[in-house]
Amino acid sequence: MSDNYEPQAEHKFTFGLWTVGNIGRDPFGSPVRRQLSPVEIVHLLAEVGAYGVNFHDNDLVPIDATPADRDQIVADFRAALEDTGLVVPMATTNLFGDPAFKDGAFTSNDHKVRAYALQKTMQAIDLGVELGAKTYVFWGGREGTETDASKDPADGLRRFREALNFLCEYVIDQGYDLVFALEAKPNEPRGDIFLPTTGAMLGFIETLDQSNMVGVNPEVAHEYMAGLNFVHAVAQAWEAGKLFHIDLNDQAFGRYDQDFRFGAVNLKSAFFLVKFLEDVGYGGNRHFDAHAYRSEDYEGVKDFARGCMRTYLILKEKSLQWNEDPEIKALLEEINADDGSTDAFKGPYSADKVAALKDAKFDRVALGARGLPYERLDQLTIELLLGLR
Ligand code: GLT
Ligand code: MN
Ligand code: MN
Repeated sequence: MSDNYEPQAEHKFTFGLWTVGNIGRDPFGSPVRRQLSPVEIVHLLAEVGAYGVNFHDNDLVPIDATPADRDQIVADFRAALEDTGLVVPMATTNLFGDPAFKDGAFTSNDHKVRAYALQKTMQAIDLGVELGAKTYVFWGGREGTETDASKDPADGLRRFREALNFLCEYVIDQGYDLVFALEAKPNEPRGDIFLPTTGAMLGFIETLDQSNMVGVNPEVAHEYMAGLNFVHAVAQAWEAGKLFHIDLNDQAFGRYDQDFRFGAVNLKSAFFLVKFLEDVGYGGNRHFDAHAYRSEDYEGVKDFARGCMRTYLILKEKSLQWNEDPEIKALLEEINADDGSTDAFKGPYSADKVAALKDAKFDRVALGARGLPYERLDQLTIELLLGLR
């Protein structure tokens, strides 16, 4: 396919080793695809036109690798990056797969597990930085409970804070050029995961010692699992200067953690997300944290990966078209019309403004009677998305 929707480096489209490398294992069935090596995954991503590849420590280096194995794996991976031109913009730690983390990593009740989690994360940070990562993601998949008899949630938060404070100092001490991005998810694999939404993460970040180096990595599907509006979560993060990374995928509301191809389910929401990111000029990575249907072979995995990027670029074009559409523009002008009669009340607080505002006369009935043409606006949006404009 060669058209306007070819991915380019400037789009910063990235995939995790665990995404296109997903072998289709689920709680009910065995793998349906052969495990590719990290080198093979890098070549697959290069073939479909991705810009970068991200990884968990153990996606690249198995948890039981010897130091010599590690060096060989890293050398081979680095050679594949050089061959293909792919970069590593983000890295993270697997703090959920090993049985040691069955009751959490940083929030485990067992201090030995918490100490091990810190050690593992420092080693994984070293590995990520060695390969060029500038963003370090924390997804606390096991940081939670099935029963609140097991753990005081306030202790959980205190332990999580202590770990992040420690790791921020570690990064500063090493002189690494690295920021942290916290990723929320409401549940799965735990019954409840602490800090279940992006909004909760944003509140928590402000309690950290080095809050300036910590932002969020919102994931579409995770906010949908909580029944929330993803664009609103992203807007809050952006407005707070905390949108350090983003995980794009899709998901039907109320279902299990589906991690579908970007735009596969909620197309209108995907459109408003792309429009938001492009309108504000988000300059970070666009990471697809998703995987192909279990029905696919590796040709289907490539279709999946190409589809994520292609849909993003089509929606980007649609968002430019939306911004330029004369009828949409006219409606927006009408909606946001301002006759200037309340200009005196704009801006910061002052005693004069208070006095003037208290004296002002408002026609409450007329305010309530004004029709707002949002139906027309939304229908125009739908028709634009359906290719009729
Ligand atoms: C895991 C999870 C993702 C996280 C990854 C980072 S791992 O696949 O479902 O949402 O972003 O740890
Ligand atoms: Mn997910
Ligand atoms: Mn994710």
